[in-house]
Amino acid sequence: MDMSDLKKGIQNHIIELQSEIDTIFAKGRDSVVSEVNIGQIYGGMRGLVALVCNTSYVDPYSGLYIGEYTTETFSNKLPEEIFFLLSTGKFPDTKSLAEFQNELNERAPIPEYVWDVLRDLPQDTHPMTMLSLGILSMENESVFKKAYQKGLKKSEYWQYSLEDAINILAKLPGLAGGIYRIRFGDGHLIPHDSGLDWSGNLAHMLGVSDDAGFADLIRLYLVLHCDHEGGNVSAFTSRVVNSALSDLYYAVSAGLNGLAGPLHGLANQECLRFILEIHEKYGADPDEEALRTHILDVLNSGNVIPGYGHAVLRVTDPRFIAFMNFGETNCESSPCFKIAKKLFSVVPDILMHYKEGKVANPWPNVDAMSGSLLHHYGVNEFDFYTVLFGVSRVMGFCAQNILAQGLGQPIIRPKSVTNKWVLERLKAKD
Ligand code: CMX
Repeated sequence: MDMSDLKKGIQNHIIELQSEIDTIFAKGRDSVVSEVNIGQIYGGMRGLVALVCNTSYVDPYSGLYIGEYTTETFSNKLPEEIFFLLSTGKFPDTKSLAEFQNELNERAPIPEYVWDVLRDLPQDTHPMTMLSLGILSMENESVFKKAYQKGLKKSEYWQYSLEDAINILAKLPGLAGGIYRIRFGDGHLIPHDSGLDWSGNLAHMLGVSDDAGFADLIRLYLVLHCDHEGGNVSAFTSRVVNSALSDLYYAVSAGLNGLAGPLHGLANQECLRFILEIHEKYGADPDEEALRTHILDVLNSGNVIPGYGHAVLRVTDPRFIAFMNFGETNCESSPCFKIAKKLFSVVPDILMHYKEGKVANPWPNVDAMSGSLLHHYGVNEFDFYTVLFGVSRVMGFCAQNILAQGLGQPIIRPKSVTNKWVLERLKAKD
């Protein structure tokens, strides 16, 4: 069979990236790019340059880039185009896009046993557990694992992982749609429609709204959450797991488990909960003073303000702005959207002065706006929001792992030390 354009594109990209690495190594393999201080090893390695990720880059002051494209310039694309960009470094032409979309359509059917597994879970199981488990339950289908067991050259790993990636991605709209129907609907699954694209199918299989605005929101949602460089909890987890040559089913499931934490992907469900609480307490149009008091109460009780702050960003997240622009056009009158906008005008100023300026970034991240838009179209079950985030983020996990394998990257194994080791080291300095 001929190589697909996606596969050819990845192969070429690996050659380009390898040549860049050869130049880097020739210029100075031993050059120091980052120093590590004690605060960093105890502080979540914040600011430590210790990884390379060629799918995307987060600039603290201008946000997410995929290749040279800023968030603003890629936010009108389809998720399939974004996966192509993440993994090949280029957008597909019309023919390559159609070819990839056909492949996704052909591989969309989900094995029946997945539904048996998901339907057997307790009714209050979190949808993120269902998504992670749904993918893990298909691990036996891994093309990489079967080929590896027969014997595989290291240079061929990525090609088999690409097969796994396309199989997983193809099934995600159906899997997420099915989880929504089982967990929050009547359990009846809506069939895949091969006339629709990847995000269109997800919008369709949720069965929430036929509004064209909803399908466009799901498209935007799946584009904006696709990747956020290599060091965030979920991407890093997925990469570490895959670096042990655990296949992509294991690696994707592991990454999703990290995404399910409230300081990471789960923050978007917490944001809507927060907005609904405000709505219930103060009505649809709270005055700013009441909001200020509410936020101070939340902070004083030891909680974080969901949707605000970021480990890398130091400005308003451009993904937040893309969602806000969508809201201005499509959901202007929605109470949740109005409250989310009002929070934007109140929270940063409070966080700037909170804990003597300790909050590194008082500005909103992507999660501060997305939930209010979903709510506007009738996705009211905020436990589900991180699943949508996850469907999108799997593109990043897959692209990062495929490229890392293509570049022959080794198992990840940084060195850890003990308090005693650190104390000895300090003593030696005295
Ligand atoms: N509300 C209240 N306090 C906050 C805060 C917020 N939104 N953001 C940061 N802080 C506090 C931290 O809790 C920390 O306090 P302590 O030292 O007392 O523990 C202090 O400010 C310094 O933290 P930081 O350096 O600014 O932030 P971190 O890099 O440690 O953490 C993040 C980043 C995102 C976990 C944090 O800002 C946060 O908890 N935000 C709310 C949750 C959220 O929106 N998460 C989604 C992030 C996007 C994603 O990854 O998906």
